[in-house]
Amino acid sequence: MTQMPDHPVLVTLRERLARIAELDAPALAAEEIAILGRKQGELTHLLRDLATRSLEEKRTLGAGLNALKLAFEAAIAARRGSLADAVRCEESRDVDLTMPGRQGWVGTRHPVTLVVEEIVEIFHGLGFAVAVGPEVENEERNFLALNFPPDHPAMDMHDTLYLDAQGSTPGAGGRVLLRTHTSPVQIRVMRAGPPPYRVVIPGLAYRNDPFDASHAPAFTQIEGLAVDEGVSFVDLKATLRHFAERFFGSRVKVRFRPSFFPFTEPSAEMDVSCQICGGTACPACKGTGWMEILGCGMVHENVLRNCDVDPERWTGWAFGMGPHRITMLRYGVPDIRLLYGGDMRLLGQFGELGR
Ligand code: 2NL
Repeated sequence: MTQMPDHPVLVTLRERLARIAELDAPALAAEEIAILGRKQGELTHLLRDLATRSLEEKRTLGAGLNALKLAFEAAIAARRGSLADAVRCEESRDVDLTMPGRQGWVGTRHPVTLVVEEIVEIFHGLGFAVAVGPEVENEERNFLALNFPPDHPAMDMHDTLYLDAQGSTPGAGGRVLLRTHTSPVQIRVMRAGPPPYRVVIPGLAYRNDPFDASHAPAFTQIEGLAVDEGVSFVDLKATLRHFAERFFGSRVKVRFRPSFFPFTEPSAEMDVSCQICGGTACPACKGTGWMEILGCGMVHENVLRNCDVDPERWTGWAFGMGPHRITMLRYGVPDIRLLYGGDMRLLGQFGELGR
């Protein structure tokens, strides 16, 4: 803005230019329109008007007006920048950098997983290996090899989830289904090679059940199988009693009641003294002092034969239990759905965070 002549128009505009740095945001916006606005802006108007002026005025006023236009643009941009800085500064005063950070979620082992690992560990100490197998199975391994008669109600579509329920032709092993127990894995183990076998099988199983306080359509199961020469019901009782004492504590009492399963003969249920009242009777054990924790029995000779194992030479015992139920007994969980997530008040108490 050198040599700017003191034309009266330029004098007023220069005064307004000097005050740009004092304007607040709304006043700045208004002043920008008043000076530089494309229709009503004073400078815009004067510059447009220049065409009608004399050559002399064009020269003196023209250079000054153009210089002023650039100066206004720069001053408005600078003021807008410092107003924005001030806003950011104001906002940052609300941030307390000394406040502790918000704690993130840390994943932990699920209580059912903890129970499965504990059970596996106890049997591992007795020489049992872990075996796993597919959750999609066929009728042959899930039912028929296990000595279920072909008209057994468990094979009904109301109880079992068939994957080809729409009527496709059954394959060689019958219809395809979601396994209803982990037992087909033992069938696979026995068919894979000769005895002896000592395995535990943890895994998911599926049933066509509604989700209520005590049933879930998908649940964990853990089964065990021991087949060798000279194995008897004494081995079954001693091993399962040892398991109960390790898992529930050495003061636990156990009892065996006769039962029935197609794949074992004889069959039994094992109860432990109630984990809530210690055996004196309470609502949790329905006044009996006992809680049922597993089913077991001597492997049925038909099952051995179905796996090409000679029942004259080899005998075995097996058991099956539901870790969800055992977890509920052990931790006093009233509704199985609490173990399926969604409500962290229970699950958040396990693992590192709960300690
Ligand atoms: C229960 C009862 C049981 C077995 C599972 C088994 C497997 C083979 C042969 C013989 Cl391959 N038995 N498994 C035996 C007895 C009981 O489960 O109430 N489960 C939740």
